[in-house]
Amino acid sequence: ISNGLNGAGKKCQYDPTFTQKVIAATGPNANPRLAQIFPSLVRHLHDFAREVNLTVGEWSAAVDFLNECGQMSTDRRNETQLLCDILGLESLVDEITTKQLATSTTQTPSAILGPFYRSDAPFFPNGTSIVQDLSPSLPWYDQALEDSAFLSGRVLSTDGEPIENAVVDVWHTAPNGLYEQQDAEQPEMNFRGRFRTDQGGRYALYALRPVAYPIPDDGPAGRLLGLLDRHPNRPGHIHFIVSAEGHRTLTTQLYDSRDRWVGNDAVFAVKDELVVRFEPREGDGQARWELGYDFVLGRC
Ligand code: MBD
Ligand code: FE
Repeated sequence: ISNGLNGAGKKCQYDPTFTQKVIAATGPNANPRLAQIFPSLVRHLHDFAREVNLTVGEWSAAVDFLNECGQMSTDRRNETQLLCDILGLESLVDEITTKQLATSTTQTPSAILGPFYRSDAPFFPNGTSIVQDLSPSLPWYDQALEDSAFLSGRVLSTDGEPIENAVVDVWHTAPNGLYEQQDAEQPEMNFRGRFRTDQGGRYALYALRPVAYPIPDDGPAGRLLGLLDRHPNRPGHIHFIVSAEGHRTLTTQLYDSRDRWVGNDAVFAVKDELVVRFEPREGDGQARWELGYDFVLGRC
């Protein structure tokens, strides 16, 4: 088998020339980028199947698994993206893309978007809160008071210039670890907002110090984690997309340094420069914690 011959001495599917045949089937009018990457994809895929002796039963289970991932659940969760996350693929392509586009080493590192972004969060004035509904009847009301946090800082160019009119798009979970679209108890767009920087490039908002939480593990991605004997936890994080004219849009996350999962993220997205320390805030009835963080954008 290892020499590509079966018992009868004929070439079989184990033979790398079979892979060549599949690659060579690509026509001259193929999409150029696809024509560039498809041979590698087929080679790695075939080599993988040969290396592990993949059976029809296993392949068929994988097809079912991918189809299940592709079914959108009621909370608009994207399980195919979640699958990529637990495989480390979203973090890997983020790193590859950022490396290719980086114009300076001083720009803030990126982190993955994740499956819970909504592109149409409301705009709020600086100094206001993304905590929309804080009624004492909420099961996590006390926790929300305890975690109340003031976030502020500047958006800068890599040369240190403050950027006016940059948009800081921010989102995080409730203290129960659920994003608004996962949780029927939360109002639409809770813990989401967009802020515009002032002339000094400054942004400021009230939010919550984020809690650690397990990524959804009641679907196929969670089943895979279970089969791999892996935990589903992410360290507490706040997501940001920071954009400004003439600059590269930055998608990133900030992590609480005191979180127990900060060194062991289920989706491998933590970077040292994005780990921050919330400090106690004095004399502000609206927030127990504060965090100052400047975002540095590369020019394009
Ligand atoms: C999340 O909240 C998240 O940010 C990522 C990257 C993956 C799963 C859940
Ligand atoms: Fe997240």
